[in-house]
Amino acid sequence: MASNCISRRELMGGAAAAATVAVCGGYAPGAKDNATSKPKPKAPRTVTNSVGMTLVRVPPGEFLMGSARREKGRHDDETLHPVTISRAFYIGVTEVTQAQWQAVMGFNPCKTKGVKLPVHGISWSHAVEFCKKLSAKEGKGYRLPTEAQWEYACRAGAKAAFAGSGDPDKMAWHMDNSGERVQRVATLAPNAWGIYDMHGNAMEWTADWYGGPHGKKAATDPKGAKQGKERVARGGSWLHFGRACRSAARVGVRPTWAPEHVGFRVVMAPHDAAEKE
Ligand SMILES: [Ca+2]
Repeated sequence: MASNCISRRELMGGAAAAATVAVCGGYAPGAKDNATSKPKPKAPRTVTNSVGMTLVRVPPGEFLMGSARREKGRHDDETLHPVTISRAFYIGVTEVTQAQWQAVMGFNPCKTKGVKLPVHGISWSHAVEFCKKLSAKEGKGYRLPTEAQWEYACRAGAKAAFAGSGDPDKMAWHMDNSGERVQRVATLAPNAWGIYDMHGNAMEWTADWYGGPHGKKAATDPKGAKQGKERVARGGSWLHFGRACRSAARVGVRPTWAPEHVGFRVVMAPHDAAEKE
């Protein structure tokens, strides 16, 4: 379960490190003042907010977005190109659950109900509204991931079609193992960064407009097409074949449509307040 990922030691790591400096750093003539030499506390690896949503820190880095021509099941819009993610961000370790949606929005829109099931059957606009309300509730900036942030977090360093073990049956609820119904979050294996259900279960809205194939040029923090008629949804779902749950697979969905197989997860951007690496 997602809660297994939460380490109180990790959450306390920054404060503990600061306390060590304060206790051990005795005064010595000529030495720098402790107040100015104290190392910057490390950002916590995970955070959990007031609605029980755990998010894991994703470090900045570079990756190849899209898929190689030899990848089975690929589509022509998955043009392989280098992408830099310049700043760390936090992403939900699971899709937004119905319990979390209920806590923020005050109602449950799902036909198939369960507190640990991902919320689904919601439009892009409803997902954005959720982010706005959660941001106001928490005093922090929550939003949908960009398509690049989503794929970077999905891969967690993996270059193959599927992250982790590379076996979709171990990571993804898809049509051949789900009984063609939505499943509880975090019941299959996570990827290398401890993130569940990026492959399969509910397909996930991203922030970006769908604008056709990726460009070939290298990009830093890309935000998709400037305009469009569809938003990008990622990761395939319980309704799709396993190959549709690949890291690079992309779908354009009308933002007013609320398909039963589509949900979302959120990102929280610490650089709005601090961190830059
Ligand atoms: Ca998913």
